[in-house]
Amino acid sequence: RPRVLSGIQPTADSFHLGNYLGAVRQWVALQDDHDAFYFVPDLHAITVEHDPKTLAARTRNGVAQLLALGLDPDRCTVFVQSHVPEHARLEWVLGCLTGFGEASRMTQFKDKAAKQTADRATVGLFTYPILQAADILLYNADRVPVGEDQRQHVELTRDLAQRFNSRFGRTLVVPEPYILAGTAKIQDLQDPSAKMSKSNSSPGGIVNLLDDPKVSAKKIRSAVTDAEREIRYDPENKAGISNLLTIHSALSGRTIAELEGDYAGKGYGDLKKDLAEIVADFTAPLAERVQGYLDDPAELDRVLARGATRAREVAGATLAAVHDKIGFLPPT
Ligand code: AQP
Repeated sequence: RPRVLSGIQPTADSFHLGNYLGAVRQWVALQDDHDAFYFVPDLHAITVEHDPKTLAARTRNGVAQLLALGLDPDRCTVFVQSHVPEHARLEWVLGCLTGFGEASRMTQFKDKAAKQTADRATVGLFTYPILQAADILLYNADRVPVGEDQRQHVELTRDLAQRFNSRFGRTLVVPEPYILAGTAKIQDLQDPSAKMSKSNSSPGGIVNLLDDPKVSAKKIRSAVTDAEREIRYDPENKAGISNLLTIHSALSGRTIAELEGDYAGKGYGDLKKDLAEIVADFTAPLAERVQGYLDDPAELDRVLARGATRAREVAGATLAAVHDKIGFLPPT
């Protein structure tokens, strides 16, 4: 079975619709016919300032959300990144193969660093994509299901794997990004030219999976649209309406063309009202399921212990092969 790997950062109290539609939904679908590894990257979460207690709570909550969204620990491996020390150890090796200029070209680093005062952007934020490459390469992943914003990082991962293999002999699998065209970039409701983002969007721009349905309905009602009346998919000229159609289509299963037909002659208010209901149908039962997992910490710990054991088996073998190829003396 082909291998997949992906992760989602514990950088907020809730995942948002972009995370779900761009990534996690595919993870759930892929666990059936892939050997799937999914993790919560807490090492990545400390590349920006954080509060330790909040991080621990968000990591647990992140795992609970993944389980509530449909990851099944009997069909995939779910783990927390810091439980597998091989990630940081492979990152060091890959960092020694990455050009400074190459790392400097990562647009997510530039965006995130620009938001910090100059001396606050950390070396960790700069090397984040190299750690991400290590995350992927440790598991010999064939596919990496992510949103469009992660394409450049998967490209870097491919370059590093190819570079390692050509210098030291074939060792690492060169992964393919797995990005679904329709939902690869869910936009911010308040600024439909930007992606919906945990750290970047204003609260009104994000539909959180754990928000009360009334809160989400209000955000959807206030979503920025345009001065026309026609409900038509046209991301260039009607970014707001197109984004609402994309979300509607992904959750309702109606195609965009069908929706354009359904809403012919209707107003933006009708679309927003229906979308709020569809989102509520999806999110309302979710909070309860998440709470169920959080109320049983011993079971969550068991899932994570099992996940870490399986992850370490695979990661340990890859790291040993890498160390051997680069000439590290095996431990005696
Ligand atoms: N708006 C989006 N549309 C589609 N996919 C998205 N993803 C994120 N935003 C969208 C995908 O969700 C997965 C997990 O993302 P992440 O938490 O690891 O980090 P991110 O990509 O940086 O997402 P955020 O929300 O913008 O988080 P912060 O603000 O913490 O950086 C990834 O596969 C991502 O592509």
